[in-house]
Amino acid sequence: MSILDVNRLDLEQITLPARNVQAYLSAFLSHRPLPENLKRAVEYALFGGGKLVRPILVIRCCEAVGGRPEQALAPAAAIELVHAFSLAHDDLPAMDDDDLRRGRPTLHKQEGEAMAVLAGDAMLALAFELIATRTKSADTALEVTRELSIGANDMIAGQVQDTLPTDIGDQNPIDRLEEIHKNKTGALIRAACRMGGICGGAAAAQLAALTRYAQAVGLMFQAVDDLLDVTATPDELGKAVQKDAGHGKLTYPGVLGIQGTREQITRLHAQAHAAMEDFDKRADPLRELCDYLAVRQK
Ligand code: GRG
Repeated sequence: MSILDVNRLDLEQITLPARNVQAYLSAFLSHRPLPENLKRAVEYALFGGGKLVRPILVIRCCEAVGGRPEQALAPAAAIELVHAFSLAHDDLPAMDDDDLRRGRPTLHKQEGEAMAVLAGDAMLALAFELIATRTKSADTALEVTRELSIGANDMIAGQVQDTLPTDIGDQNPIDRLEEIHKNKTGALIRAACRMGGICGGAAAAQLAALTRYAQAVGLMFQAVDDLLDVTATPDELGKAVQKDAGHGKLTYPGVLGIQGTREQITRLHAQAHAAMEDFDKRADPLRELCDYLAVRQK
């Protein structure tokens, strides 16, 4: 499939905010007294070659509504902390039991299981500390905290629905799949876009449009993830592949087939673009990020 030619996308440009977010996180941690081994574990989880999609979304959504990137740096860093927490815990033996992530040992393989649990706990709490201590306006801090806490809790609910299901009933598989991933993968993406919009001073209609964009991108992100899981190699992805279907989990290719998944990605990609119709060229980075996420290879 090729919705677009990945080579024509200027990845450097699209991901420009990522470096600022990493520098910001690094400075925050260097000033935060923590036991040396805990800090090492947190840094390992945070700086391991992740794509920083969620912080990039925060900053690009802030810019799309006319804000400056600096206004969104603390929330952008905070959401990467929450994301890193979720991956560290997801990899634990009690959950997905993965040895490899981003081409390196997972956090518990590197630092031990107890430390991976504690570093995950710390990253979740540090995210909210960062927002509370680094946001100038109390109103913005409150709104951003609301978005991030709802996003984190919906993500956890999605993980429970996916891995410890109890209430399946007679829901059809595609509805079930979408409900799980609206939460598990989509909730943080939605929080990222809304936090960015809030930091940039979005009007209600703009925030609603960013939410529609996020909903489409969130499901598309998961559909691409599921597709890569069955079409890419462990070397390409830096992690084990084809585990989900093996564990009986619902996946897009499992429900729709590979071709059906590609068509679904095309539909969601179009929905995300449609949501941005009323935005001017300041939303171009969001449009291009959506293009990249549709054709990403890792
Ligand atoms: C353990 C509370 C808890 C939640 C886990 C996010 C999650 C919920 C589990 C991760 C499992 C997974 C593969 C989800 C699919 C989508 C996803 C979040 C992929 C990883 O995100 P990327 O591709 O990762 O943005 P990088 O490495 O780029 O940061």
